[in-house]
Amino acid sequence: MATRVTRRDFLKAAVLAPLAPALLSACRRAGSADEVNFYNWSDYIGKSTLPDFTKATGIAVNYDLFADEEEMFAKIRAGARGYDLIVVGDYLIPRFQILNLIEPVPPGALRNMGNLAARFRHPAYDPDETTVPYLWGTTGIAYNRKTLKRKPTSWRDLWDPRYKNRISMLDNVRDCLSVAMQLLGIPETTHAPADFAKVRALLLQQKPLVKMYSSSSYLNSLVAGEIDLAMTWSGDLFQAARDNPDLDYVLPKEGTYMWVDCLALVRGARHRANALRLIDYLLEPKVAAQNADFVRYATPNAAAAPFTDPVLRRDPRVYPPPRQMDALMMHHVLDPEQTETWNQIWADVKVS
Ligand code: N2P
Repeated sequence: MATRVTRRDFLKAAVLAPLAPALLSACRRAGSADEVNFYNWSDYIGKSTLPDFTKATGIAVNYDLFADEEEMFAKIRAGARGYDLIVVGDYLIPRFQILNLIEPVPPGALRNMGNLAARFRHPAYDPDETTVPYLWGTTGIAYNRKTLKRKPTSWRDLWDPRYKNRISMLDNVRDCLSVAMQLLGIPETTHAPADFAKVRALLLQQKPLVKMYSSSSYLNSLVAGEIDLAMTWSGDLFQAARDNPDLDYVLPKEGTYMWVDCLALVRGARHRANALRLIDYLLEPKVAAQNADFVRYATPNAAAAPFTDPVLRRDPRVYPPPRQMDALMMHHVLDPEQTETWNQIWADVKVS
């Protein structure tokens, strides 16, 4: 536990320290134009990415972190207006758009937009490209090679009573419900109440085995050996494996999801031009490569590929080979009614 906390604290400090705190707070007091307020997942940026941006542009980055994207969404929806730039998961983008919480990135505003690989352009979750792909990854199973006798192969393993209290699940409605649906053979397009009843029942059946629902802090528990099996996002597990090399990652045989996290401008952003400059900077090939390598997620930036670490580039757990890549599903874009039902089920599971 201590190791992990130390590492994360270090990481946060390492990102913030070179931003010259005195200068930063002076900017804040003066409401300086030379700043941008960036709200991102924890452990989701290269060590020197933001300090390098500040050095290159003179724009200070006020950097704030979240550990759960639904919480971030709730905060922005509740009116937190201090942020200019946020990182939003693909499935959440339509919800931000419906509530008018994000401002489209103007077409042609970014010099480096063309660096993105074709498959990440005009995606189903955001066909008009109002947001910009940042990093992508997969959802899979993390396990401890030492403590688990058998390598997990299926989502079913997360329902195995032998692992009671040694399991964690992502605190994420999309991942948990999608996996339950996959196991039940129910399509994500469903509106049928009977299907939803089955999904709820399957997740409730698993609940007594689950030690925690968490999207960030479970990594401490994995590293410390307090749990052996977890639904995880790829790069987060590879970061945790730096601290505990017994940790490994598998894509379940049923198939899994790829998701794309995107950079989005917050509606009414006070430092819009600076936020656009930061997005453009993050799209620069070498910057994108270093960023992706550090956080162990995959970059959607084709021009960055030659600059990424060849070891990671060849690691099929980070960049699945074409055949596996084709088998990866994107989350279906839900309509508002489905979104409400999914959220209701998830809330029921969590409070029960
Ligand atoms: C960062 C996790 C981000 C991945 N720690 C979720 N899409």
